[in-house]
Amino acid sequence: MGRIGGLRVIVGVGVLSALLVFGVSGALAAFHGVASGKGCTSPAQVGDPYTCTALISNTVDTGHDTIQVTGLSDVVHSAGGNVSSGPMLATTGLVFSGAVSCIGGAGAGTSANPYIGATACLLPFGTSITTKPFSHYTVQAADFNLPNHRLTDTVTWNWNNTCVSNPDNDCTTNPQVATAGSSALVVETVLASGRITGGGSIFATVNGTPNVRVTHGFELRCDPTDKRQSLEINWDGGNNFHLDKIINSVICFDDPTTQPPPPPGTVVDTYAGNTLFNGQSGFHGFGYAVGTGTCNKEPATIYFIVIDAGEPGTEDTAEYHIVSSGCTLDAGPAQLLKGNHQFHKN
Ligand SMILES: [Ca+2]
Ligand SMILES: [Ca+2]
Repeated sequence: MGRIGGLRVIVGVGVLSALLVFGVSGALAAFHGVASGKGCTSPAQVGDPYTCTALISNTVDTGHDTIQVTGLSDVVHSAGGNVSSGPMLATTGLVFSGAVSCIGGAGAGTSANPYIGATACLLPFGTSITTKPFSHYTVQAADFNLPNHRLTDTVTWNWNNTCVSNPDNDCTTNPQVATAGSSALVVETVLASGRITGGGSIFATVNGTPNVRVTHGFELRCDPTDKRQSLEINWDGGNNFHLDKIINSVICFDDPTTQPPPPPGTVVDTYAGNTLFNGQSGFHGFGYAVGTGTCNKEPATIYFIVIDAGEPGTEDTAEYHIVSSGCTLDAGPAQLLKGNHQFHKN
């Protein structure tokens, strides 16, 4: 899998959990707690780093108190057993949302200049910390045999309430932990220089109108730097998207959960990427391939995933999201009603 600017963009399955320490002083008791989340790059190729990001958010404390974060660690539940990162708050880049303050290190707390070296951070109510992508584990061949071919993990934040705001006199500054888990599909077979060709129609609700036929045709290379990329989409009486180039990392791989397997001569079934769309992953929890082009002659960005699930193309799938001043389109994931997608080794 590739990288953008040396850093993976995090995609995939994230789970948000909230931990509440319940006050018991009556009907107006405040709830003290934090929310935590985690997301990892999916799919994850055998031999690649398993890369994740984590979040802690002070948004559920109904007393609106400030919380303190004092630790961060991560465990990957690999086929060979649990693998722990050890303490990693100080070694992980921290990106702030709101007026977070940390001690022990330096940095602006922005994505471009994350805070590094923190020993503790204060999060006023309404603020959060998101980590930069981190990895402490390399995906092993045996991980492919985990249930559902999924590698899972658990992040743990150590935190405590500061009890500055304590309307019910029921707050505690005792140490707490907040955990969150996520997962990534482990893939063995990746095509670095192949391509997918074909086209067809799916039906989508477009700007409130149901069952609009969306027709596409493409020849897309698994190497995103290959200039020979084409993708045309037409719908609803004259709307047109035209792809100029792919702008992120692409991964062509065998999704073990896509059946039937591709026909002989091809080894992969999924063309996807490593980018979220509006914070969300796409078909089967994968990241999107992203390209730029024009929609109705205006500049446009497209997020898409296309699948070749064998012959004929009735199981083949397409998903498109186009952002442009010239049009909007959110179509799929949906199986083709007409057409066929076909992977080629070269
Ligand atoms: Ca497959
Ligand atoms: Ca097909």
